Amino acid sequence: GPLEETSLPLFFGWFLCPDFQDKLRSMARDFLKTLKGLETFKNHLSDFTGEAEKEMDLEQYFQGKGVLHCTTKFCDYGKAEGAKEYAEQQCVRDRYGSISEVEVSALFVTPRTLGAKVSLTEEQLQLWPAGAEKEAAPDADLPLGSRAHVTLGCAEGVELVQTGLDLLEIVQLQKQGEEGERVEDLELGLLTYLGKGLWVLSLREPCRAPACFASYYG
Ligand code: ACK
Repeated sequence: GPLEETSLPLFFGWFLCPDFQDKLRSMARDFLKTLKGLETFKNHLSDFTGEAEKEMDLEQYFQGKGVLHCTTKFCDYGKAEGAKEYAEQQCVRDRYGSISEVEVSALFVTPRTLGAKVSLTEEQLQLWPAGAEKEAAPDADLPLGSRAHVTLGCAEGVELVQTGLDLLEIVQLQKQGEEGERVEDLELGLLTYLGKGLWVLSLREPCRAPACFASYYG
């Protein structure tokens, strides 16, 4: 009935502790600041502006709001496929409210989104919905958890769901052996350009911090 439906959240996920949210946001700011100063980025600016000559400020380009998190299951208050089944899983119930360490291994920027790639542990993968990669990239046969990310910002008019889709595109290209153009050894890590406006910074030192597995009702 309707009561049951409204008892499902907008989504389940790991919610980053406040200190880590601040740290990630500040890393992302540094990343954008560095990126916009690079000649190679300027040479590919039309990926973002559509025209080579147009001015744009990368630091103003993305809008981020809300608590930083890594979505496991988007439930849409029960309207999303498999929402109820996910919420009823024993491991979801058991681990609800538990703290685990979330690891961020890369930052990425596309003309649509700014995000952080999350590397899940075996234990965290038990909370990962089996169809997450398949539903978005049915033919790619990507490892479970490939889509795991934290959205740090979206360009104007872009929906949050896009960050995970952009990450899947990146992972797919990397899987196909597309190493990309090695651009720069930055203090934070190695920056590569995969084409089509896809920039990836692989962190020298992955950063880890506690996060709480819970849900968001909005
Ligand atoms: O940044 P995100 O992971 O992308 O966090 C938000 C959260 O759920 C609330 O909107 C994610 N989200 C939205 N729509 C979908 C979808 N269709 N599939 C998977 N995740 C989604 C969004």
